[in-house]
Amino acid sequence: MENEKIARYFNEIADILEIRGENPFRIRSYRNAARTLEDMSENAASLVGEGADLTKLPGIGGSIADKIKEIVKTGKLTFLHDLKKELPSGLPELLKIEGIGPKKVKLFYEKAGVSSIDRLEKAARAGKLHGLFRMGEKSEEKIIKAIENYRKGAGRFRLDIGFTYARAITDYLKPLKGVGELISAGSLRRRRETIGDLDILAICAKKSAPDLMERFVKYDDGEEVIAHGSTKSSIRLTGGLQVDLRVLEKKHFGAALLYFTGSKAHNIALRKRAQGMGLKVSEYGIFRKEKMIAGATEDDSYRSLKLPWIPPELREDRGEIEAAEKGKLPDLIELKDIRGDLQMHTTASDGKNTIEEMARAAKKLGYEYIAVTEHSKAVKVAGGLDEKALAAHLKLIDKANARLSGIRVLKGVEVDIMGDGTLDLKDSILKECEVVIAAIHYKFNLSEKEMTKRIIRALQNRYVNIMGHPTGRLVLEREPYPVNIEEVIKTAVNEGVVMEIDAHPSRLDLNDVHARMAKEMGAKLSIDTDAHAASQLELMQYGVFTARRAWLTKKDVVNTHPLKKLLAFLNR
Ligand code: DGT
Ligand code: CA
Ligand code: CA
Ligand code: ZN
Repeated sequence: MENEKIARYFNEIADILEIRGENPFRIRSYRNAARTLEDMSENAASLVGEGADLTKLPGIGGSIADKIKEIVKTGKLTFLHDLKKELPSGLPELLKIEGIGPKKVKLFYEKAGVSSIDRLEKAARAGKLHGLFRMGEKSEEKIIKAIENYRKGAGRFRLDIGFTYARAITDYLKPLKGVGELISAGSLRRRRETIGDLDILAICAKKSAPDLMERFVKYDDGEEVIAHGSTKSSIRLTGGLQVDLRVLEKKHFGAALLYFTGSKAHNIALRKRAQGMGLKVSEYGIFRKEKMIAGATEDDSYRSLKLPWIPPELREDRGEIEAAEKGKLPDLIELKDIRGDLQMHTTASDGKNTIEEMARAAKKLGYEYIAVTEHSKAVKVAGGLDEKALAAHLKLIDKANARLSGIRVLKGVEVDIMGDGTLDLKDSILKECEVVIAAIHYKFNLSEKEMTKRIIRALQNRYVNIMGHPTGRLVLEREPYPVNIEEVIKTAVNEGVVMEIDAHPSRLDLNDVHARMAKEMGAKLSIDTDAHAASQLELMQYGVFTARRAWLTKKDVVNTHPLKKLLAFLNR
């Protein structure tokens, strides 16, 4: 994790220099160095330890190399520390508000005394930003909305980031003698799309517990020790994420796992049920009077409440306890049920790998098929294809298929939905594609009514198979565009269009609630990675997590079909 920490310091420096309006060249050199550190596979700390010449790395000069050494050796950077002292501490955080860049931060600060998010909100509400950057009421409203969104997500982290941290920490703790099971409970175990903190539970021999806690609070990516006890400790990582570690005895582990997996709402519902049965539930066990009747495993804990084990993804008090009671829990889809991936990009638009490279990687995952779905011409920044280029590209897919064995590449496209609901490519070429995904990448600022009409019109095109990332949101970054999703799903059902769960952890839309709504309304779904590189095909698991949170079974998801059945379905 060391590299990421150094990269973060350099990005912070660049942010501050940018707010101060300094030489763009200098700013870029810090950003480039940060990128190098994020992308490289060697650990910078080990290179420093070996006395390697860091200036051989791309984008790293003498002064930056010295800074890397300082961070590795001391964990701190005086230069950044001093820079920070010269500016109000709330300024860099302003950059996290959607639509606010360094130039605006500088101007707001100099002309309106805005030095923090609270102050920015006050200034916007009081109309004090009028005239700056030709700002009017509308832009001020936008800022207020963006601040509200930021606050909603503040302090939360994307699930994939949580996974990376959780794995690193458990790998670090596991080798210690006396440590048994190590599990991340909480929202991570429920596979929520964002997590607030990590809740790690450990089974550990009593005499090893102090060593475990000692090792934990010394974790080298830790920035602050919040609590250091014999059964519970908490640290804050340099990236801001809090991690709680609890040590438990084996006989209480199930009850603790149940309790700390949550959700809180699920726990409360369970407790109520227990009360009705004359039982008490705590993080230590299930009790009748003073006697513990269950709690070593989750299984026996649920059983004592006359329930089957409930998968963590369902534990949100959204009807799972009633369903469990009636023996009607869904048989949730699993990663191994997936037989192919229906959205991905190659070097023909903005992807990093060729058709064949993607196909071979997919075959390694055990898939029977993939669809290669390049962007259409409206997406200029991604090198989208026009009719002619797509026709040529489809021929390349044929050629790739002739060379490949054991996997079939479907001819696809991700065609843009234009502002008026027409499609970016002519029917004559869409007809040649086996998988047509329709999606929106521009003009998010329509009213809900216009947006809904626009999408419905697109789905009525007879060649469209899939509605791609149907709400356009980016997790913790961008709100969904306004749309009546129920109307869209209704149309999808009528037109035989599949609603997508985009598995990329920054998208994950349809989200869990909408995907469940789609299922209940009779829609079919697909789970696709939208991979822009072969390695990203492995993001499929995040889409499956969302599908499970949406109560989906194998039957609900079309890319669990064998190839023949899928083709018959697409050929409606
Ligand atoms: P997060 O961290 O905000 O993403 O969400 P969680 O669900 O991980 O919540 P967290 O870390 O505050 O607590 C972990 C679990 O502990 C939570 O899912 C349920 C349990 N828990 C925490 N506070 C309470 C409480 O006041 N009552 C009950 N019944 N359970 C609680
Ligand atoms: Ca948590
Ligand atoms: Ca917690
Ligand atoms: Zn897209």
